[in-house]
Amino acid sequence: PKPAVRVAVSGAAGAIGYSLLFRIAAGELLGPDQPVELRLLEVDEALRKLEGTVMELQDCAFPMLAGTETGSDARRMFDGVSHALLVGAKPRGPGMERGDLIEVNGHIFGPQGEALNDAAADDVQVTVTGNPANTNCLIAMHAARDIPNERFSALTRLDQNRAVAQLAAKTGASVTDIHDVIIWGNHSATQYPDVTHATIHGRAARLEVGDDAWLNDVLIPTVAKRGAAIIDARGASSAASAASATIDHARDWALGTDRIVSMAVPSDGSYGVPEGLVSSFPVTVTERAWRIVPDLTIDEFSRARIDASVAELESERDAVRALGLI
Ligand code: NAX
Repeated sequence: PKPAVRVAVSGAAGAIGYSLLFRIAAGELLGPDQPVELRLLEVDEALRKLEGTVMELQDCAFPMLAGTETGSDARRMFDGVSHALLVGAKPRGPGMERGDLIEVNGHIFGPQGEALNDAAADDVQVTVTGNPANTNCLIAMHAARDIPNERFSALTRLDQNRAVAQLAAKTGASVTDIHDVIIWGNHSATQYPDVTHATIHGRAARLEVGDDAWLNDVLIPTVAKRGAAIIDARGASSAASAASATIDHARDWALGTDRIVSMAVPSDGSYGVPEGLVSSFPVTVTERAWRIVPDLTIDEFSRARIDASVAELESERDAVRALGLI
C-alpha cells in the first residue's frame, strides 16, 4: 500500500468536524486507495468529546484510516502534515463586534501559522474554514514565514456550491451541467456570486435562466444569506454542507480539477484586488498549484460588487495590522 498522508483538522470536536472526519477517513479527500493519518487538534476542554468521535471513527473500520492522533498542542498535531484543514475558531458571542471577533481569532490563527511553519511537511497545503476565514488565513499566512504564501487558502466553495445548486433548482439542469460560477471577495455577506461567465449545458447562464431580475435580485442575496437561513431553520449553523465544501476545495487543490473553481487565495494584484489580500477568485488547479484565471471581462455591475467586498477585506486587514497580528 501507499504510505499514509497526514491530514490535520483543527476544531475536530465541533459540528463541521463531526461530518468532515468521516468523509476524509472514507477516502473522499485523497482518494479511495490513499491511506490517511488524522491529526486532530482541539482545545483541552473538548478533548474528551473528541475521544468519543475517535471511537466512532474506529468503529467505522475505514480501510484507508491508518491512524488517528488527538491533542491540544498545535506543533505536535501539525508534525509532518501535508494538509491542514483549519476549522476550529471562536464564534461570535453575544454583544461581540466584528473587530473583537477578528482579534480573538487572530490569537488562534497566528500561533497555528507558526506551528505549521515549524512542524508541517514541506508540501503542506492549508485550507481555512473557520470564520472570519479570509482574514484568519491572512494571519496564519503571515505567521508562517517559511511556507510559500500560495499554500494558504480560505474556503468560498460552500458559496459556489450554494449558487450552483440554486441555478440547478431554477432551471432544472443538473449541477454537473453548470460551469464557471464564480465567487469573488470575502466569505461574508459582501461576497459576490458572479454568473456573468457561467454556462448551463454550455450556454450562457443568463440566457438559459432568462430572468435577469431573479439573477440579480434573488440569486445573489439568497447565496449571501444562506448561512443565516440555515441557522434560522435548523437552530444551528451549516455543518455537513460546510464539511462537504471543505472536502471539495482541498480535494481539488490536492488532486486537480478540470473545472474553474473558486478559492480565496493571496492576490497577485489580479482584477484590481490589492496584492496579498486573501480574496476569492476563479482558479484552475494543476499539479497541486492554483492559478487565478486571467483576462475575464468584468462588467460594471460586477466591478462595483467586487470592489465592495474587497473594501471589506482591506478594512479587516487594516484591523489586524493595527492589532500587530500581521
Ligand atoms: P463548532 O463551534 O461546533 O466547533 C468549533 C470547534 O473549534 C470547537 O470544538 C472548539 O473547541 C474548537 N476550537 C476553538 N478554538 C480552537 C483552537 N484554538 N484550536 C483548536 N480548536 C479550537 O463550530 P462549527 O460549526 O464546526 O464551525 C467551525 C467554524 O467554521 C466556525 O468559525 C464557523 O463560523 C465556520 N464556518 C465557515 C464556513 C465557510 O464556508 N467558510 C461555513 C460554515 C461555518 O459557519
